[in-house]
Amino acid sequence: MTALDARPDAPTSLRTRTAYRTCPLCEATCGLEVTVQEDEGGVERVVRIRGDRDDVFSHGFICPKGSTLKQLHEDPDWLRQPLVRDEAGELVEVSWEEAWRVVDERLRAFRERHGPQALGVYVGNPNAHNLGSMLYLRAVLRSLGTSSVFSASTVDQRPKEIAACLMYGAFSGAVPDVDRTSFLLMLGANPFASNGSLATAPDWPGRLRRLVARGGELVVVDPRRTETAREATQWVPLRPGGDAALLAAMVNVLLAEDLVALGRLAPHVAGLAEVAEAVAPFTPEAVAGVTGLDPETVRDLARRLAAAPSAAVYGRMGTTAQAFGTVASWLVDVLNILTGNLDRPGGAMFAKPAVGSANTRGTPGVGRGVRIHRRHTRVRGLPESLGELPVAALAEEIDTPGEGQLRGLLTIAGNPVVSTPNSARLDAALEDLDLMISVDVYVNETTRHADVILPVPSALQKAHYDVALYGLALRNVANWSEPVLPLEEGRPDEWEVLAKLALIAQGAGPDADPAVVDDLSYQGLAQHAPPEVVEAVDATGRRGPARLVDLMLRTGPYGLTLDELLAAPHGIDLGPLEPRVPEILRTPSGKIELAPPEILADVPRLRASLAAEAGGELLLVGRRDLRSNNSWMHNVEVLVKGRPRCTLHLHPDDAVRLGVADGEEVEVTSAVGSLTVPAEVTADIRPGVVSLPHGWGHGHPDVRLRVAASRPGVNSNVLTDDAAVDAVSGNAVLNGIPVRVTARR
Ligand SMILES: Nc1nc2c(c(=O)[nH]1)N[C@H]1C(S)=C(S)[C@@H](COP(=O)(O)OP(=O)(O)OC[C@H]3O[C@@H](n4cnc5c(=O)[nH]c(N)nc54)[C@H](O)[C@@H]3O)O[C@H]1N2
Ligand SMILES: Nc1nc2c(c(=O)[nH]1)N[C@H]1C(S)=C(S)[C@@H](COP(=O)(O)OP(=O)(O)OC[C@H]3O[C@@H](n4cnc5c(=O)[nH]c(N)nc54)[C@H](O)[C@@H]3O)O[C@H]1N2
Ligand code: SF4
Ligand SMILES: [Mo]
Repeated sequence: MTALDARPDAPTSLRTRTAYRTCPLCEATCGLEVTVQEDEGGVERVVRIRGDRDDVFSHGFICPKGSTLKQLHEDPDWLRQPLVRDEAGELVEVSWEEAWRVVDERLRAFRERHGPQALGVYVGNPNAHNLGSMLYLRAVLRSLGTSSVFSASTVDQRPKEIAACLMYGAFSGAVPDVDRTSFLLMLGANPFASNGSLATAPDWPGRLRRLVARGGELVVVDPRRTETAREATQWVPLRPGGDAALLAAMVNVLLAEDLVALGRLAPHVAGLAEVAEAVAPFTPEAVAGVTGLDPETVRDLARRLAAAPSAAVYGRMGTTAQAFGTVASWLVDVLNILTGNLDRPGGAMFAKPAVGSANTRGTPGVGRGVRIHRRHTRVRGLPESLGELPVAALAEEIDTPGEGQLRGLLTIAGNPVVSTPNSARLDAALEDLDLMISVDVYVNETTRHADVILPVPSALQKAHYDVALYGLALRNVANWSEPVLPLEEGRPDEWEVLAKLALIAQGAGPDADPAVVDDLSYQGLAQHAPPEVVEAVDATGRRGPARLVDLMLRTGPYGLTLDELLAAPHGIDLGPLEPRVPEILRTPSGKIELAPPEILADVPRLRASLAAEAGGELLLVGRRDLRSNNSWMHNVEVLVKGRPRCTLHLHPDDAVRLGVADGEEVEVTSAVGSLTVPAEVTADIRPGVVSLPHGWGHGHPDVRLRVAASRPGVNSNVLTDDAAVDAVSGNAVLNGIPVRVTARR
């Protein structure tokens, strides 16, 4: 008997159970073990969350955020009832019936007055992690009939998606085979903080440490000496925005020194001559100014990459959210291909997800390819890609009068006022909308402008399957999570909220049954499935996401069933990645297009940038912290307590020059805005570069985030410029922002 059991008031027989759930907070997909206990009133509560040691992918790994699914679930500020703006302008709680009635009425009136195209949609990051959105968001967008769709993808990875789509014909993200590689060249990523991105795997720190421990090399190219760079075998302190030029120079060296070795891929590659011509001007000497790197460093990197027994080049946020994001992303894969490392163990490989993906469907080896730039934004002419418009144009599309002006906005799991460039402008623009609806869980910087907020349950009350992320995994796995806790009576699941919105947008009225959209979605998929598979799924009697996923699994490349996943609560391991070229290709030529014209067209701009004189300004870059998650987890006390994290990192040389002491408040000014923030002097940053994390700035009185408001921090996107975009993708430039820093004395 333990001391605890001996306590006289210890309840004698509290029923506990254990549930398993994949963490949906970042891309790592860690398995969680959740202990649930029934209190004396019979109400179940989560008493503990820890890493699931038996999870086939994470083996017990968890970061400090994973266990906070409990705090999020219990957060008093997490909305449990819809909010509607009343006549006094206050957001007040209403019943679901009332909320749907208002949505129906307002949306109908809005579209009669302005037409469907006047409604913009902004889709935020959590949608990629939410099963409900992965499966039903499309129905909402289609029903709304607007082409003004924006998302967090254009403040993030759009360049990489475009490069992959054009090169392989469908979105196929090559991921570094970290567990088997002997040389990892990582640019603009900090997985010790982010846990990896567009390369799904739990425990990046462990994987990278094992790479170094087995004698492999980890080279980190980053203007900051990040947590990752500190554990690397080499830190390359690149000047912000210099990636495309650096990578072009590396390709130049490979060609000049006859180090190209396509290997097995040789018969599958087209366009090498065009690449050679494009990179010819980019000698290591020519790029020295913009990269801030010694030409010998660049040559040495190229030679070591070519000589390594296996190697992978991997670029993330720092290479995509910058002025030459698409060219940089393209060159990452060009380097993998030219060194024979694409699609081989230890190189950069392609996952094969159990639910299928664009590169498992259709005819293997050939396809229609992907077309981009099919239309452009009204005001600035920024290009469409993958059915969306660049979010850097959202504010101007709202605040610029004229035919086609956006007059309303639907946000789904997004906080663009904090996450997108020139925040102050968007904040002001949202104030002027005729209608704003948000599917969200908090009243935050964005949703405070909404007329209606439709909340969704917490992760613990939703089923889960990583439809998107397993397509980018470092190992093929499949894992289904049942909801850990039941939904309260009368509360709709996230997928039902989306399905209902879709129906209302179709004109079916506020009483329409979400099951209709579910059935239509299912029938849409079933059309392409063998009849016996459809019969088998029908026979399960399942509805909702479970039915769709069951069908997708059965028609996927492993022919799994949902029952098999239900019987495997720690997931099913489908093995290490295997070579997939040419089967994954969906280009009309059936080849890897090494030289897509849309991307080559931007190389002259890169070349012109080499000659540009560096101004005297400091360059601002971002950073992430393990305990933050973009803008929305600062209301969790255990994650925000301790030393303030929203500080401006500044090199000691710059601090001396500017007369700034550590901890002192400084004013930071860019072309579009200005803010005041404490300076943190650190040698872990390149001189001339300053860094501020994004996702903060929770101080507005209308924001209902009690914990976050107590440590509001500042919004770094007040400084980023909506005018600055990558030309090919229209992706916002969030790194390398020229700023002035002055001591506030
Ligand atoms: N300066 C700078 N800016 C950046 C970045 C940077 O590195 N530097 N990073 C960019 C990147 S990579 C991204 S992805 C974007 C993120 O941009 P956003 O997606 O706009 O922002 P998030 O902070 O992820 O906001 C998520 C929103 O969803 C809500 N939410 C959370 N969980 C759920 C849920 O389960 N369902 C629903 N319906 N809502 C939910 C939250 O309350 C919040 O409003 O920010 C970008 N902005
Ligand atoms: N803890 C935590 N985890 C997260 C998130 C979070 O907010 N917090 N967000 C999630 C999301 S939405 C995403 S997209 C991923 C992103 O995951 P990562 O891509 O790993 O993102 P970051 O940690 O921001 O790392 C980007 C790095 O790029 C560097 N950098 C800035 N400018 C440049 C440049 O011009 N060139 C180069 N080479 N480097 C540059 C920055 O110093 C920074 O270290 O993380 C995900 N995981
Ligand atoms: S790394 Fe942390 S936030 Fe990401 S999935 Fe794992 S536990 Fe969740
Ligand atoms: Mo992101």
